[in-house]
Amino acid sequence: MKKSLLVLGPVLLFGCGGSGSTTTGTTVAKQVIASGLNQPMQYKAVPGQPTLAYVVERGGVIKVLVNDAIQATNLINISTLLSTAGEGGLLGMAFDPSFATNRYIYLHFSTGVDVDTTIVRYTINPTFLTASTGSSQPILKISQAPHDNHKGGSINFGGDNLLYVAMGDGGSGNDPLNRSQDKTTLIGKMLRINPTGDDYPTDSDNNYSIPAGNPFLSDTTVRPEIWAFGLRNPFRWNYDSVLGGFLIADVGQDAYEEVSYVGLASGGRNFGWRVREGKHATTNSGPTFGSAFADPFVEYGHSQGRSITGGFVYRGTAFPGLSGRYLVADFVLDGFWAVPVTLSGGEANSVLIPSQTPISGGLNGVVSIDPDANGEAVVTELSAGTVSRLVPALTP
Ligand SMILES: [Ca+2]
Ligand SMILES: [Ca+2]
Repeated sequence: MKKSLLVLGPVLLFGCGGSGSTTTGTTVAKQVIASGLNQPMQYKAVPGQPTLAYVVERGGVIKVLVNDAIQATNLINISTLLSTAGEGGLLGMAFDPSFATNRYIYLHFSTGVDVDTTIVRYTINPTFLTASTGSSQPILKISQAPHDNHKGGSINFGGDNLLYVAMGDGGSGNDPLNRSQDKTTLIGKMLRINPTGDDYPTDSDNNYSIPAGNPFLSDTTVRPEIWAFGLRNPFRWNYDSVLGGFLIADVGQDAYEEVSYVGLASGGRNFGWRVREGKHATTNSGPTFGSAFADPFVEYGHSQGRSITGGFVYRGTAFPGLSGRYLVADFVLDGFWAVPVTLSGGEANSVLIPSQTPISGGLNGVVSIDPDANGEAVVTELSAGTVSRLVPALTP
């Protein structure tokens, strides 16, 4: 079974389904920050609190790191609220743009037998060390029947201070219901919402408003939340404030893993799934929403990897040779790349996937690559149960 987050004992695959040599000469090693974690999903440096980071676990616990030391008291535990069936669980978190003053976090998790998409806001206590489940404010809910895979993961605010939610096609394989091209569903789309408003006063699960600039508002047959079409399973993606846009890693079906770049002002794109995979036509039929498809700026084939885990554009100091490169890993075959990202006219220049950057000691199921407070890279390895900082290897 291709591209499902298979649960294989402790291992799960986000998406289900080579190697090369280094480009840069950089020798990269891992410095373990925390081990023995229970299916860690994401590491998040806490804005404005340079000694603090949170580690999201799939089962609903968020752990606190103080100066890289894991704390006995969790930030929050929502394990009784969520479902980890299929590819479900606590999949991502985001900090409010005004986090320093309102201490809002947004959690993306799965609920119920259908692993429905659920986004809830919580308010962290003034210590930044704990949060009460009683502070919850529901933001968004999306019904996910009938399949339990391809639920996306990351959620992020853009430079416009609006909340972006990238949804997978909802499974199973090859998007059998053709939902990524269906203008009447939020599944398989990137959404843009304002979580401070409420355009649905009679619906207690959905508490957000539609931003005035959303790209399809003039076509009332399109769901107004939709910012972009045609995604398969954008499990890890981010907003890059220097570039002014999103880097969206979309997990492929049977052939290609891909990364697209889209500027903040370029809503309305169709990334092509299920009629496009990477830069290539699939054998899947339409109908499609329009006929113009935006290709990724980089892709790799399944000889090199089977399930992409997007990272971020590195601008730390430990690896000057990697500065300005997009760090990305493969969950299944454990590859790691540092992809050059340059823009022309606001669009990313197409590049061939470079040779892999070897990591001393290897990788084991990377599900997130995030910057620490200093912009250094932290890899979260679900299969290994660790979060580790990438550091220069000692040379013999
Ligand atoms: Ca409401
Ligand atoms: Ca695509």
